[in-house]
Amino acid sequence: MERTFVLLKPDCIQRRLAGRILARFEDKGLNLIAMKMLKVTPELSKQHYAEHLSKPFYPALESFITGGPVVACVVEGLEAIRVVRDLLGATSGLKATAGTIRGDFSSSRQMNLVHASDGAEAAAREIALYFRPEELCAYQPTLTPWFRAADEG
Ligand code: FUP
Repeated sequence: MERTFVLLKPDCIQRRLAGRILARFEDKGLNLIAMKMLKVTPELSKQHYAEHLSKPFYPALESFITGGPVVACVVEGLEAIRVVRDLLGATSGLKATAGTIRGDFSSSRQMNLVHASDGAEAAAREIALYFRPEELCAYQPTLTPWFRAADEG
């Protein structure tokens, strides 16, 4: 089992897409184990996007991500980090494959609706940035035997 961090960005909330996008993760069989609405502050943005701080697009990215409420989530499941990135599609909504979340709902590189961790290290760092350990509510769904055969390893 893996955990990954998912952020429904301000465009997702403003466009009333939160429910439909969360449903994509639930439909896949992933568990939502933590969720909260908040406003990203400039300080939190700088920590979240530390690797992009020196990039020319950072100021616009910060003003976008702090420009409205977001929903932060932790999603748990088998190979959850890769599976969630695959569900999102490529960074630019214009280039993302149809059928992915960004491919279906976004035509923008900045307003691409959802962020998800790109690796194990990022997942651990981002989960800790937004949640205290006691805010994670892992559980065993009763549907588990119907999502994957027990002998699949
Ligand atoms: P991703 O991992 O798909 O979220 O994308 P990146 O880590 O490459 O980029 C982080 C965020 O910066 C993305 F959500 C989009 C944004 N971005 C821009 O706004 N302009 C750019 O030129 C590149 C990225």
